[in-house]
Amino acid sequence: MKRLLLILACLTSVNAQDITTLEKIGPVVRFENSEKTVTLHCQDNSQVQLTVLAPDLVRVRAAFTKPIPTKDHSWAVAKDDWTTPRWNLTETPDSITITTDELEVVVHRSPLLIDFRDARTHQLLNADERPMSYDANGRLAGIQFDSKAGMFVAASKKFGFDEHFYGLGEKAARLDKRRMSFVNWNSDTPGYNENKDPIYQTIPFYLGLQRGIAYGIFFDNSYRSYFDFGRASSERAWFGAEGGEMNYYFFYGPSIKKILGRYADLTGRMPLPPLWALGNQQSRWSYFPDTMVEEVVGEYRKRDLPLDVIYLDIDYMNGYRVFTFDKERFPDPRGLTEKLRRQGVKVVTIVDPGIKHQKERGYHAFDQGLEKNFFQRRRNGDLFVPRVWPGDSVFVDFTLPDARRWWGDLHRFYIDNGIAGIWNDMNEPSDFVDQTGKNQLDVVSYDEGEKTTHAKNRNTFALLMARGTYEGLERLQPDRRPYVITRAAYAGIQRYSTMWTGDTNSTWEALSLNIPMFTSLGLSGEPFVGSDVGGFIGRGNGELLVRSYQISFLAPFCRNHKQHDGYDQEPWRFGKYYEDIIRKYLKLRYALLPFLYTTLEEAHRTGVPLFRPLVLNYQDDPNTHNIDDQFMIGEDLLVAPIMKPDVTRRLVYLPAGVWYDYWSNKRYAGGTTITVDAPLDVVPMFVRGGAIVPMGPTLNYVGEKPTDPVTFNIYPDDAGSAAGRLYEDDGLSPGYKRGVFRRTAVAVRRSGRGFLVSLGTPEGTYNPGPRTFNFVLKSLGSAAKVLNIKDSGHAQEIPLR
Ligand code: MIG
Repeated sequence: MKRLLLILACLTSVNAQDITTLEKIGPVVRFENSEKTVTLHCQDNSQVQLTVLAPDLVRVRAAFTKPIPTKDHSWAVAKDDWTTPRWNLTETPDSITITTDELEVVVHRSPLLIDFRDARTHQLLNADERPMSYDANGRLAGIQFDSKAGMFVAASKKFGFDEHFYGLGEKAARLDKRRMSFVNWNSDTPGYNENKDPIYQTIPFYLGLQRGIAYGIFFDNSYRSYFDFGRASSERAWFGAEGGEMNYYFFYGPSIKKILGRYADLTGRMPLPPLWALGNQQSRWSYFPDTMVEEVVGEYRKRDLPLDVIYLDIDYMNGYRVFTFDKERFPDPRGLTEKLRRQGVKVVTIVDPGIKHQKERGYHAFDQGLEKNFFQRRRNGDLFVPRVWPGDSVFVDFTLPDARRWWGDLHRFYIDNGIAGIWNDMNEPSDFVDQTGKNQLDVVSYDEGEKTTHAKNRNTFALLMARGTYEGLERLQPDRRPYVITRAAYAGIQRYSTMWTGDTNSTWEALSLNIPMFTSLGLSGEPFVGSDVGGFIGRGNGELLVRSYQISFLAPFCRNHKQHDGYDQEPWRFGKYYEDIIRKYLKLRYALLPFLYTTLEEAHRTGVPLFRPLVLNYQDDPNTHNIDDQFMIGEDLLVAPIMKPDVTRRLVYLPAGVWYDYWSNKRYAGGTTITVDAPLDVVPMFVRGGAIVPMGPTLNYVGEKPTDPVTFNIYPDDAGSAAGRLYEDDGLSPGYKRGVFRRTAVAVRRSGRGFLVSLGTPEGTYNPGPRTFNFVLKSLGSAAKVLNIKDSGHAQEIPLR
């Protein structure tokens, strides 16, 4: 019987995803337009609004059998002051066409089908496969959970024969999501493997790429949502949700980079984290007492392994009460952070959303929140009492602006104790009573007075919690950049937090998900990503740990972390042989900080991530379209790690151009696949011909020494040219937002029998102090060096022979 029910349940959920049974929106009977919006009125009283936000960005909003609501709010969207670009409207008896400088949106009236075309070439970019659809009689509504959530809404697009799909945030899946389908419902999924879905985050944004031409779709709907890229049927790529509005944004490239910039305009940019966040980080569930924390840091220093940050996991607290320290384990947190600060190490504490529900008064976080009525309640007015680490707990209704502010202010406790950053975990939100969310279905959030339920608010819970945390830290320390790291998320999270990929396994299979996950997150507006180095659950070994560092030493977030009962895996745990290799990569990371930080600042400014799939840099080259066992850092480094045991050789695809083996400087002609050796101490790494890679001294921690000298490593292309940039600022304050930075452009060209280096006039007002620039030409057998060129702070030309 149980079996049968299970089978039935599976069948219904398959049905839930069969959108062909849905009602279709009626044909257009008339339309009107305002300065930036065309409103279509349909025969079935449905309405569709097309809003022109930019030449390459059009919003589509639909309400089925009713008018578009006047209320229009999104927690993800950061910008609403678009200057309407020029556009015009034409109509024929069959269609209505909106044309901007870049996009042509053709609405066929009957049936109502929308085509997106390139305005210049009229080439079709994306077309509705069927009219937008809805679940009129509730057959599919909330089939998984909450029948009151509203109705199922869906849009369906033609599936291209050679169309590739990227993005969708954090999925335990390959880079190219063609032929796959996904659900978004933030879930605590420890030990997930490939194809486990959903996991922690919801970023309902994807990119389509066909014939080298890219578009993007952001379906801004926080209800449980579905994306199917030609899996159920090769006729369609569709998306839908169990409630809320049909509300999506269409982005036109043709370049992916341009779309990512626009997506960052819409949902916000990642602010720069403090520079030390790019340092090496160490964690464990949990280091305690305080002497153990000091011992770990001491071990790092003794072994000459660089370290910037150490984490305190849940056991630092008094009975898992957030905003407290356990008096026995951490009698003097201020003293501890001060001692570690003198060794160049910052402390980050975990802060979970569950506040202990306790009968006796005296726990300030619970008492105050209860008094102010900031905690989530069920529809009947009862406090919602989930069970998490503290036992019975409560969650803050983070949709309340005052509650977010209160939550943020509570962090004064951490600041006063010298804590440098905040780690938000369990914010799906996880509830031990029931991880699927069923126990939370009737939990109501204020939500701008709409009083909506969990069906809408689950996926945005972490976003709003991170927002409360970030804004609090910003208020408490206006001269410091906040550092927040989160597990769960919704689109827009990059404005407040960095992220990691949760509870991975210490297995080769899990390791091979690093590249597709980091790159997909980067293609979804989240540039600052990483994964527990060595894996979180289970027992690793030296080889796995080394190969894991050979990926993560270039990831924005590089943190070794381990489950409470897992075998220890700090860099030295498997013996000197492995430790020495790990040291080599950590030192290289620190030497590369000028390059990594320069590339990170570009991610902040342009929305184009640091950790990239090849397709992002070479979207015209079809060979790159599904490569996810290699990655690039910025434009210039190409890395091909090993993700299997006992393997010391692999194939590497080098796109067209000139490439240099980073280790030997051997030159390769690209556009081909080569075989390279990769003994355990080597990760195959190549530098693009045409690049100049700035490097600094090796460090034990950020700020240990000034960045002096700066070494510009020059890798000329076929014509003998190369170019690069160096971005610098104080690494700590928000001054960079007001121009307190220094960006130095450097270019090299062939001149006679030698080369000429030109340094541009630095941009920005930051003064890095006196230092030396070294130039190293990598193309010659014996590298030529020019030493002792003082950074003069203005443009100059230097001959290199
Ligand atoms: O239920 O805080 O993903 O990094 O060590 C487990 C304990 C809760 C899950 C996090 C993990 C962390 C652990 N947490």
